[in-house]
Amino acid sequence: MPEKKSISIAELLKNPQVKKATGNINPELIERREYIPPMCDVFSKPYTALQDNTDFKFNVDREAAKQLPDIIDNKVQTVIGVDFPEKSFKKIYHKKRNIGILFSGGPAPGGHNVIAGLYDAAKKANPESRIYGFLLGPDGLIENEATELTDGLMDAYRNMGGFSMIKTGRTKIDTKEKMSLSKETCKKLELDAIVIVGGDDSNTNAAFLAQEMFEAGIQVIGVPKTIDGDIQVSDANDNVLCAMSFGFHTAARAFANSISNLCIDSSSDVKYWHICKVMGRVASHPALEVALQTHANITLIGEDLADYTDRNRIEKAKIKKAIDYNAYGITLRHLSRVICNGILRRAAAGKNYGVIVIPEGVLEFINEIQVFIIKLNTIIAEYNEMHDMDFHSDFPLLDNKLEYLRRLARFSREDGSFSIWNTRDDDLFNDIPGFFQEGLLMERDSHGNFPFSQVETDKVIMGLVTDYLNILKEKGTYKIGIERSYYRKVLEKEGMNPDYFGHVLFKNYGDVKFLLIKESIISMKTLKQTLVKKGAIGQDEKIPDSVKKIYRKSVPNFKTQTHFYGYDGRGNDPTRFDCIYTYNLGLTVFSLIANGSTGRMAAIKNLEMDFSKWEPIGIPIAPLMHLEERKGKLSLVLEKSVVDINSTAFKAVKGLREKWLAATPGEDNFRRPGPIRFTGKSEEDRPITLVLNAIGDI
Ligand code: FBP
Repeated sequence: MPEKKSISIAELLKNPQVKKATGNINPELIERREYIPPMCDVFSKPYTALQDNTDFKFNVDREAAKQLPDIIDNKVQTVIGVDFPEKSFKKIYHKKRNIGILFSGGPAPGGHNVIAGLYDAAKKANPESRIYGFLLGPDGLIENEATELTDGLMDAYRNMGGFSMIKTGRTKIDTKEKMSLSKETCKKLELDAIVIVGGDDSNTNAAFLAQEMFEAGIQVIGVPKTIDGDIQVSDANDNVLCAMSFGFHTAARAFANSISNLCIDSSSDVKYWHICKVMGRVASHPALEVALQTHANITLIGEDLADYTDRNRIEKAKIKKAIDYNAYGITLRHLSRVICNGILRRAAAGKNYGVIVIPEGVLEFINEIQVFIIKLNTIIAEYNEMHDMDFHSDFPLLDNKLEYLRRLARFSREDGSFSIWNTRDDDLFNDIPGFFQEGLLMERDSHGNFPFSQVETDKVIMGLVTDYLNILKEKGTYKIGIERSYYRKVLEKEGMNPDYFGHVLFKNYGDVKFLLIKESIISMKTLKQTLVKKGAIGQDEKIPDSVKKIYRKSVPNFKTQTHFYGYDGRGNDPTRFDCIYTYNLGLTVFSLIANGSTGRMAAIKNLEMDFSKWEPIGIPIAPLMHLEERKGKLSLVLEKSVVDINSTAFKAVKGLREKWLAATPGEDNFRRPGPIRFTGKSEEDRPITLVLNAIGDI
């Protein structure tokens, strides 16, 4: 062998080939950064103006009108292109502006392109304009931590995922002090406008800031971001103004790609049920999209479960001329039965494997859990207010928290008027596993949201499923179906008569493809008893090996692998849809600012349609707000949109459930969405949910 020249590591790292192979830059990255998203038609004009659109009406909440008087009457504004505006218009449009932008809440793919769109439009209108990125979210505005964006910085982040350019945070600007510090920052940077790229809570923040800054003439514009897909805006007459927040498509596609790979693995190795928890806080939009993208065997949709009614209970109560309130809404126990039913049916068709998709917020839709969440929110909020202390600092351990709850339960016995936590609540709460108690008692975020992503929802549900499957196994109803031809082959190999043993062993030895061992046979002992009783073997004879083999094959071994899809999809580089959507949102933001708008959210109408029909608009935020329980109190927030069980997308999933469960002999019906491709042909260029919902009622 020729002797190898030894070189030092320092020298090795200087080698151009090694440098290229280990560098951060790759062709995909270069291609992404260089991509220029197409612009909506109006933006091809030299100027854009705004037109108030009075066709869209909202049911305004009285509290919103009281708290947000200066922006409550805002109308929807449509961005229109202008070729030859008047001189005075031009002067305002080209004015040098200072604009601050911040990300708020969880990252969502496409955020950098919102900034890019705003940056490009603002610089085009006046190259002297300055765009500041506030660092780490709202904290950057409060503490005046900002960086001025430059061409170089911007170009490094075009079409890239994450919010890493300026980072994000979840601080709520909810005190007078934070408000006045924010105002001070605006003064110091001489800001004309602030842009808040965020979810429902952050746009709520944007509305309050817009109100607060109204007199000072500082404009505040929101941008609908969240992978949860729960910012979808319609007016009071169901006219869709914003069909989907940005980031949803990419995250759901990324989840779908990984889950589809699991579908393939599970149907190859045929031994695991993969349990996939999918992010989305409360609403099940991402889970619904994943179902459409992958055709996983079972997908739970929280909103559908909440709508569940137990017909048996209703009928029984009717006979007694009574109403059974427990018949409405699903319980955890019942949910586990629904899942078990699917597992059992697939097992009977010989499929001891599959994929289950569970939305992370599904527990919010389960009666008993929702009650606990609300009660605990109230208890924690009241404790903090009464003692001017922090519940979680005062009771750091689970045992301390449980002891406090026990004290409340004892107190409720002494004082009948205290009803928030009684001994029954305490007993029920003590019945649930410790890890889940801990989850339910976890600290809420600054907006009062329950931290669903940190609760092991899948573990809670699958714990019950496993317990129930064990009961069914003992009852003899949970069995793996044995393929008839295989059964015949095994018995004939040992010289046994398959037809003779078939009637003894199976409960369905007719003309079916998959045979099910009788329910009474649940062990080698009961197998022998049955064979002896039916005269197939004598008391002192051994069970034939082939029969033993068949029996063993029929015993299910329920093995699971759990997965959580959330942060990974949230950090994915945006799909082309999200790149184009967000760049145009950025351009819309500038149009709103240049035309004096405030208290509005930039949006694209007709997103569910072909790109040529996209219409940039400004949606007034204040009329979208309503009162909601947060941290035990009613607060004014932007209304979240959950999955509409009457939508075409949901109805399609419901209609295809049975097919995707595939509890029949033969292949599964999985769909392979494939990885997110930036270039090349991609079958669907927008979320399937949008495509279906755009079809409307059929
Ligand atoms: P936003 O609503 O701020 O976009 O956040 C969405 C989300 O990713 C949820 O899906 C998830 O429940 C939550 O953030 C996770 O929060 P955290 O990033 O604090 O762990």
